[in-house]
Amino acid sequence: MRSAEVAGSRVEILVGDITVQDVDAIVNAANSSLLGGGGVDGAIHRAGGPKILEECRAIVARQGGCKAGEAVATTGGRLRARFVVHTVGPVWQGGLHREGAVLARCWTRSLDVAQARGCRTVAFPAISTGAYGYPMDAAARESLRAAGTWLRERPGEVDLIRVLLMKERDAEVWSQQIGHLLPPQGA
Ligand code: AR6
Repeated sequence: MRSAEVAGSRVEILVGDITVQDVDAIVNAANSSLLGGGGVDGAIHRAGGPKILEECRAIVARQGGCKAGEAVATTGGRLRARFVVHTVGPVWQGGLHREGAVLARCWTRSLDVAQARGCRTVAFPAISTGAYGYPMDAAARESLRAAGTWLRERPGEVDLIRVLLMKERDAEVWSQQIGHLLPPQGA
């Protein structure tokens, strides 16, 4: 495990299954239909049970899904986490289609939504790095930069951000980018 402190909050990077985390909220890498899918989305719905999909359907009926870069919260159902924050990452198209800005917004909006529900500990997967094809190192850089900025702008609002990776190699890539939690020197 690799960790860092940002403005009094802790950021951890570790290998593990996000569905078993004992945190207030876990973030789901969903799609804009909010009606489930494969990857981490499938795993969360399987582990959390039907209540999550029920609430997703109600959100879709109310607001017609969720755009890339946006986030919505549902119950955690049977998960240990009280809430699931569903966000929709960008599909990687080579990097020239604002993918970085959209991914950063996923992190910022997910933290906003979790904070609004009173969550102090939040676990994230590597949004967009599976089916959506975002390169792992670029995703880590963009995601950690967004998390660091959010934490510095809201000191003390969240105690822990935990990033869960499926493979040791992915955790190493994220660990190498951990410096991006802090602003570049001279900025
Ligand atoms: N815990 C932690 N990380 C996981 C888990 C898990 N249980 N399962 C997979 N990952 P993906 P995306 C990692 O494809 O790229 C879905 O079908 C995985 O190794 O789940 O944002 C949605 O419905 C990868 O690094 O999400 C959308 O249609 C990361 O989670 C689409 O896929 C994200 O991979 C979203 O694609």
